[in-house]
Amino acid sequence: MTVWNLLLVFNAAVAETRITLGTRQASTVTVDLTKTYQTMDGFGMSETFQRANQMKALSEPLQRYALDLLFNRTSGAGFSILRNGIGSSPDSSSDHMVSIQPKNPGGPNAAPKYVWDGNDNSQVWVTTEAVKTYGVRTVYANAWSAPGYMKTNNNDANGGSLCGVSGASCSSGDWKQAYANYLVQYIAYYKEIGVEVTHVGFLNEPDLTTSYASMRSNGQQAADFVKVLRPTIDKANYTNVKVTCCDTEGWSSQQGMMSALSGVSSMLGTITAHSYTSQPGSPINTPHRVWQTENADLQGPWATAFYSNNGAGEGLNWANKIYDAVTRANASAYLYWIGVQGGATNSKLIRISDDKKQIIPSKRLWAFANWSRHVQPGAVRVAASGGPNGSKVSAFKNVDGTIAIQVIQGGTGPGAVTIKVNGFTANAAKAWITDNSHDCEEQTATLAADGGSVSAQVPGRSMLTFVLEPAA
Ligand SMILES: *[C@@H]1O[C@H](CO)[C@@H](O)[C@H](O)[C@H]1NC(C)=O
Ligand SMILES: *[C@@H]1O[C@H](CO)[C@@H](O)[C@H](O)[C@H]1NC(C)=O
Ligand SMILES: *[C@@H]1O[C@H](CO)[C@@H](O)[C@H](O)[C@H]1NC(C)=O
Ligand SMILES: *[C@@H]1O[C@H](CO)[C@@H](O)[C@H](O)[C@H]1NC(C)=O
Ligand SMILES: *[C@H]1O[C@H](CO)[C@@H](O)[C@H](O)[C@H]1NC(C)=O
Repeated sequence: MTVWNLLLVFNAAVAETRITLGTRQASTVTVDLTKTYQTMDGFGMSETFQRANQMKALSEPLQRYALDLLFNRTSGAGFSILRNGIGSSPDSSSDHMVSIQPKNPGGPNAAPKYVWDGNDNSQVWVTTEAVKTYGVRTVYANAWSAPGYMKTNNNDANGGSLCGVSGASCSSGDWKQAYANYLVQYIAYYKEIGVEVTHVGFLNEPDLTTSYASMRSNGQQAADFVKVLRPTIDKANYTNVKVTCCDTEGWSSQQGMMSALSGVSSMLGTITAHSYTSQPGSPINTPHRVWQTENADLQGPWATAFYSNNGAGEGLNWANKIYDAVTRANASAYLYWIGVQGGATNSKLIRISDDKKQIIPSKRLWAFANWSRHVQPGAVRVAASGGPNGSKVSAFKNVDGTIAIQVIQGGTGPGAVTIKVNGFTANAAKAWITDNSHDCEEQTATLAADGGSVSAQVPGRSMLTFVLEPAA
C-alpha cells in the first residue's frame, strides 16, 4: 500500500466516525496568526447623567461589589474604557450633567468663569477608582452639547447648533474657540486629580434632537470645529489626547459624515458611532480606529438570562452583537450604554434593586466579560475559522503573547472543539464558559502533548473563551 492509499483509508475512517458521532464529533477552529486585522482598544460603558451618583449612594460593600463587577478582571467584566459625560446644563436638577461654566461669562471673548465642584456628578469618584484601583487607562470624555449660551437655540437641550460653525451664526458671536477652551479646561480639571483623559468628543448623536442635552451637527460643521479644537488641545500640551467624532445615533449615519470630515482626518484620532438606528455590519471608511460607543436594550423589561427566548436583553444576543461589530465592522472597542443603575429596563448591565440593598448583574455583563477580560487593549485580531455548526469564532493576539479565542455556540448542539493555532506552541491553556448556569467559570481545557492544539467541550447556547500561553 502506498502512502496515498493509507491516507485515503484514514480519511474514510474519519468520515465514518463523523457520521456515527453526529453533533458530538470534535470540530476544529483554525487560527492564523499571520492574517491580522484591527488593533483593539477595549470594552466599556458609562455612568453619566448622574448614574455615578446612584452608585456612590450605595453602602460601601455594594459600591465595591459594583466597581468589581465593572472593572475587576478576575471577578468582573474587566472593562478597559470608561465613557464620561462632559456637562452642559446650567444646574444639577433631575439627571442633568452640570456644566463647568453654567453661566455665560459675557460673550465668546470674555474671560471664562469656570466652576469646578471636584465631583462632576460622582464621575470623579468612578473614574478615580477605575484608573487607580483597577488600572483602566482609557478615559473618554464626551460632551452631549455645548452650554446653551454658545448655541443657536440658547439651550443645551432641544438640538440647536454651535454658534460659528457653517450655517450657524448668532448675534452673540462665534463661540468655536470658547467651546474648544471649555473642553480643554475639563481635561485640565481631571489632570489636576491625576486622571489622564485620553479621548475627547464634542458631539453626541448630532443627528437627533432630544429634550435632554443635544446639539445638531452635520459633517461640515463638525469639521469646522475640529479645525479649532485640535490646535487648542495641542497648545495646552495635551498632544496625546485623541479627538473623536461623532457618536452618531447609528453606524450608517457616521459613514454618511465621513466624506465631509476627510479634510480634517489628520486632526481626528478615533471614529465613534452608536448602534441604535443601524448596526455595525461593515467597516466605516477611515484610516482611524473605530469604536462602537453606545448600544443598549433601552426599553426591554429587566432580563438576566444568557438564553431564554432570544429576547433583546439576553446575554447570548450581546455576545453576538459584540462579535458582529468586531469581526464584520472592524470595531476596536464596544461600549454598552450604562454599567450600573436602578430601574426596570435593560438600559444597564447591572441593576440596583429598588430597595438599594442589592446589586444584580445580568448575563449581558458576563457576555461582555468573555471578551473584555481576555482581549486586552493593544490586542490584534487575527483570522479564525471553523468551529461547531452554528457557531461564531474569533481570535486575538494579546500584547503579552497570549492568544484569546472566542467560540459562541448559538445553536443547541453541544460538541467538542479543538483549537489549532498555526505556527504556535502553547505551554498552558485555559477555558471559561458562560451560559444560563455559568458566569465565566473555568472549564477543563486539554492541551495536546505537543502543545499544538487544545480541546474542550462546548455546550449549546453558550460562549467559551480560550486563552493559550506561548511556550517560552
Ligand atoms: C480595519 O481597521 C484598521 C485600523 O484599525 C485599518 O487599518 C483597516 O484598513 C480596517 N479595515 C477595513 C476593511 O476597513
Ligand atoms: C479583584 O477581585 C479579586 C477576586 O475577588 C480580588 O482578589 C482582587 O483584590 C480584586 N482586585 C481589585 C483591584 O480590587
Ligand atoms: C507646553 O510645553 C512647552 C514646552 O515644554 C512650554 O514651553 C509651554 O509653556 C507649555 N504650555 C502650557 C500651556 O503648559
Ligand atoms: C448545520 O445546522 C443547520 C441548521 O441549523 C443544518 O441545516 C445543517 O445541515 C447543519 N450542517 C451540518 C454539517 O451539520
Ligand atoms: C463568559 O460568560 C459566562 C457567563 O455568562 C461566564 O460563565 C464565563 O465565565 C465567561 N467567560 C469569561 C472568559 O469571562
